[in-house]
Amino acid sequence: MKKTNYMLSLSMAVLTLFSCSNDDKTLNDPGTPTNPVENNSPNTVYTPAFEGQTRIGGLQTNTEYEAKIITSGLTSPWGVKSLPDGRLLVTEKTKGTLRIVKVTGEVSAAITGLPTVNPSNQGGLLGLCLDPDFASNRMIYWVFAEAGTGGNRTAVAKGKLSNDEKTIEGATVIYRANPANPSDLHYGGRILFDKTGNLIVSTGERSVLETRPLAQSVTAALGKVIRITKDGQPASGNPNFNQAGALPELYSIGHRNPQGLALHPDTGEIWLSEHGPRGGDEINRLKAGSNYGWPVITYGIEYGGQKIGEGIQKKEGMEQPVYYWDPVVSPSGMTFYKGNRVPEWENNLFIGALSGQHIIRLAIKDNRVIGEERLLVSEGQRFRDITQGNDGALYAVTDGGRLYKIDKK
Ligand SMILES: [Ca+2]
Repeated sequence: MKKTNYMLSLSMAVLTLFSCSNDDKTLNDPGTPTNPVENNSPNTVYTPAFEGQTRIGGLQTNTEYEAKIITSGLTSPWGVKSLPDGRLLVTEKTKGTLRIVKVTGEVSAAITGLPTVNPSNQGGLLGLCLDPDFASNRMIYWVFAEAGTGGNRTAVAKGKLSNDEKTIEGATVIYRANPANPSDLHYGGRILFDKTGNLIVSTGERSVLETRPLAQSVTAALGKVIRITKDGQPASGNPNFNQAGALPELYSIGHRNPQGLALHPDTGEIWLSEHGPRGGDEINRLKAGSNYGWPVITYGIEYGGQKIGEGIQKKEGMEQPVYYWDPVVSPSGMTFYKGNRVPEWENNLFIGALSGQHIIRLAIKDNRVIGEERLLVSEGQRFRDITQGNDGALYAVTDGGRLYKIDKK
């Protein structure tokens, strides 16, 4: 096992400042201010909607922490969640199987019994979550790319982890995002339980120009966040979009390729990350019934350099991202930290960055980002998902097959 230590310098001035008086009990000292972490030129000259919406000042964690590679033996892991006993349950994208990893590094045999996935390109077995009553019912829920009539869909399934942990029993597809399309891109693919015990699922707009406008259509489930019961039915209390044919499972609309979802530990609100095109990766705070703008408003441009749509970034009735990146970092899975071990990190948002090849830390106050740090930069890994374990440590998986444990030293 390789062990990497991150020795970080202490800033006595800042420590002294915050140890004297800290009246805001909800926000710890987030660390030492530094220059903004982004030094590269943006792709556009677009101006943010408010100060601090992009390129916020940098931060440095002062508490000593370390990152250990628990295993490098996974194949394209996409989602990771902690089991009640502290082991990690991981999805493997291309194989369409699950594995359980002990914190000591032992990796289980592949857990089979899931419906066949279409692993082409960005498809495969994607995000997962455990039933709130997993300890008694052993139910898990996952998102995957499913091939079928008319092409591919983002689909949601559930099943029971067998007592011997070798198979998923009774696997059932409970939801399919229509319409299907031959594209094998932009599936979205995260899933979590909200505070009401319903499932929140992110779907992508499937990337091609034919389906891209459907992110704005309330009669299509592409480019959306949906809210469904454990049986895949529209959840009660969903917003009313007041349009003929509006799908009753919709929670928010106007998303591009949302690969990250996290529940705020204090407010219970749902936060989301989504990939922009060339520029315009976003963090959004979801409000039921809201429109997050894609492809009408965006801080990015086409990969070829052309403007998208009218080339506008703001519009009445469309939500602004809490934060955006240009150039992109490709934000994927994310989690809020409530680990109680690294004080600077409390209530911060941690996001895996793919093309950025680091873990993003965002300090947040009053729903605005107040500082950004890049962690594990020297590892050179595409971080696909990150979660907090039951022990309070952060666990992150990479496309290269690694599982990291990140914790106070
Ligand atoms: Ca947006």
